[in-house]
Amino acid sequence: MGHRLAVLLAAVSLPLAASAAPAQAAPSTVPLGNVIPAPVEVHPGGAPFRLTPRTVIEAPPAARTVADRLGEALKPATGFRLPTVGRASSRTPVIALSLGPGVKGYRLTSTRDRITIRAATAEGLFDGVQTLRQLLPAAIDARTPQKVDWAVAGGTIADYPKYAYRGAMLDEARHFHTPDEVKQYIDEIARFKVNYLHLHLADDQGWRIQIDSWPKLTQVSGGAGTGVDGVGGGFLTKADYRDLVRYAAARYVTIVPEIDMPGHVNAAQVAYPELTCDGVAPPPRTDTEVGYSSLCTSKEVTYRFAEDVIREVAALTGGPYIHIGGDEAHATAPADYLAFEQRVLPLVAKYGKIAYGWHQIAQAPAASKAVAQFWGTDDTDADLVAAVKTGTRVVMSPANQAYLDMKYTEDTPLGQDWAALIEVHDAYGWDPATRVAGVPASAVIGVEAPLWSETLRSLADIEYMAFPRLPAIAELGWSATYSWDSFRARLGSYGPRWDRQGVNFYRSPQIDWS
Ligand code: TNX
Repeated sequence: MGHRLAVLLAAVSLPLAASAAPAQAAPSTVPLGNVIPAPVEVHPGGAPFRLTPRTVIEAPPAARTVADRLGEALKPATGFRLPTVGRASSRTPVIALSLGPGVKGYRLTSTRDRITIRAATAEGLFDGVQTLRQLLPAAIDARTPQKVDWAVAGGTIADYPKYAYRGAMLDEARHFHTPDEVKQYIDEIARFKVNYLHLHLADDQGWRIQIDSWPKLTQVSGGAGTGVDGVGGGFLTKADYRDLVRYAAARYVTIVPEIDMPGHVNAAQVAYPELTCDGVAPPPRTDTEVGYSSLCTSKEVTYRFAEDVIREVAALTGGPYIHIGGDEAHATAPADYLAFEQRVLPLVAKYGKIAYGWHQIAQAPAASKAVAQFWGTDDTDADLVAAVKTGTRVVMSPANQAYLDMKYTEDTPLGQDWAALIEVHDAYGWDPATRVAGVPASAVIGVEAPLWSETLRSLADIEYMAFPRLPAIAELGWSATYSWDSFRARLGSYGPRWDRQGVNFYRSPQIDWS
């Protein structure tokens, strides 16, 4: 490619650059930039890199785990050894992970014998590694050795996130999903540079996290039959939870625990009737009604309960946020709701964490130091707009665009439709910076794609609803530019990767699946 054309291509938008790339690379290479989420800058050029049986991964000690994980990811399909080394000899083909100051995000350079990923942090290198995986042929996701020319197009990518918070949420309460299923989901979302996983750990049906000071929560409400329609059940022991936190952290995913209060607490009240105002235990419920249960805000025991739970959950949490729910408290009088939030939001700070809740918490002045998760369908919210002026920060999860439990079409066999039918184009078609009038970009820390599991039992169910909409939300959280045509084309070529991984995705008719 002539120099002038290269300069031109670098200056134009991604879809053009991506589709023009094959002209200068071997026909089998993935066009540089054919990555989800779209990288910020893509400059194709030069000879492709080839992964061979002799390739080594070079990494300093601080990047060793990222390097080892890259090797593990590439081994099954290539059958190559891909050892991690401190320094490669100059004649060996190498994927070099390099840590150094001055790089925003990561920078990936692909040349004939060397791919270099440079970043200021190991997290940046991890992000670059996710990009590299998508630049290899789709067969790289196969689980057994494939005979493939493992070429990566030549050129440079400079990339960094738009928002710091790019989340997914999984509802463990309505149907319990095992630690292995959660780990699998973590692997699947981390590919798209999602860096937070919010776990909804308690609701009316069941309580899913061990709390030592209130042991009956899981003994009574965590067992078999506590899922929706009496299907499934279970809970995470503290050991399970710590293991999940570690597993996620190794993939640069931070787990955000949610204990929903003061509503969505029937399971807690079945176990501890003193949490109701009349002291009478309600019957266990496995239907999908919402908004009928409330902690008794006038009883002191309620605040001992809230504090004990927050303290124990904070001790399990590596990240900065504890989510305390606050949605659909229809059975709590408005004044009681405010009084409750005024006392409970500061408890999160008392245990060293930042309070996070559904956007209704914005009604409480104490939410000025909190993060509010917008899950509305309207284009503004007076309480949220007022709260933002006092310092509240916002995660955007508009239910009619970001909710992964909404059906794609009327015919989707799983999911609900109370907020909207959400096809891929709808999931991609909004801007977190302008979604809520009066909530400026400066107040938005990012996006999250929640997945409520009333209708979802298995990992296959989860995958079907999450993919391909989760990558759409991930791209809104990461990418500097917005282009449906480009996203649509990149998504179409991602299908074979999910096929190889065995991921059960929805083949939206809006996408040309290759
Ligand atoms: C509303 S969204 C809820 C959840 C349900 C969900 C189902 C939100 C904060 N609360 O309790 O699971 O709808 O889509």
